[in-house]
Amino acid sequence: MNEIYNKIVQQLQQEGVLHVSLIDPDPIKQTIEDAGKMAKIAAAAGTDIIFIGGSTCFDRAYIDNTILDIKKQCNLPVILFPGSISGISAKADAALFMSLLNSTNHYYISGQQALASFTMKSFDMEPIGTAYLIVEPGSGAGWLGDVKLLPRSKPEISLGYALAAEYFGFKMVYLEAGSGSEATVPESIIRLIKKSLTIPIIVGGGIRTKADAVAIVNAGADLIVQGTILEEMLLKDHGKSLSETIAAIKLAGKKKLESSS
Ligand code: 1GP
Repeated sequence: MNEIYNKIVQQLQQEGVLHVSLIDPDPIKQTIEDAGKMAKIAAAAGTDIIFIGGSTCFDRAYIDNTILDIKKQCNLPVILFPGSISGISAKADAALFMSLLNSTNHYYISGQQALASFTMKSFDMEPIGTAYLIVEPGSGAGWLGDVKLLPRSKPEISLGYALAAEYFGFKMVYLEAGSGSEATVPESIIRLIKKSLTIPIIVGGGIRTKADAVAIVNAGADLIVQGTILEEMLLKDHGKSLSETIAAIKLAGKKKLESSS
C-alpha cells in the first residue's frame, strides 16, 4: 500500500529533488488528447511524476479518460491531487490524501476526507497522507478552501503547522502559494521548515522560471510542482524550457545531496 510513496522516498535519496507536472483534467483547459500530449512531452523533458487535479474537476469519466490517455503516452506514476471527492479516479496509481490544515472549515480538514475514504477503499487506492498548507496569496485554492492564509512575513507560523503535520503522522507536507499566483511560497518559509522537518516537502504555486525553481529547491523543497506554466512550456516550445528547468533542479538536487553527505 506504500508502493508509490516508497518510490518517491527512494528517488529523493538518489536525486535530491523530484519534478512534478500538474495536469488539470478540465475540458475548458485542454482536451483529453492534449493532456496526453502534455504528459508525453513532460516525460521526455524529464519530469518524474504527473499530478492530476484542480479545483474544478467534477466529471469522473473525464478524469478517468484523461488518466488513461496519459498512461498510454508515458510510464510515469500518476498521482491524484484532488480538489474534492469528485477528483478521485480508480485509474490513478495513488492519491495525495490531503487535509487542508489551515482551513477554517472542518469540512476541508477532515469532513470530505471521511466521505472520500469509502471511495478510496473501494478503489483499493494508495493514500499518501499529505498536509496541505496554503500560504499568501493563496489564489483560488485559498478562497475555495476557506483558508486562514499563512502570512509570508511570519515563517514561524508556517513552521508550526508543518511541524504539527509531521507530529500527526502525515507522510508529506505540501506548501501551496496557489495555482497561477503572482508569488511563489517564500524561500524563507521553505528554508525554516526544511531545518526542522524529516518528511518530504512539496512546493507549488506560481513557479514559472528556471530561476524560481532552482531557488525553491535550494531553499529545501523536495518535490516541486508546476502546472500553469506547463502548457506554455510543453505545447509552445515542445518541452525545451521544461527540460532546461528540470536539468537545473536536478543539478541543484545533486549538489544538495553532496553537501549533506
Ligand atoms: C497548484 O501548486 C500547484 O496547486 C501548481 O501551481 O499552476 O501556479 O504552477 P501553478
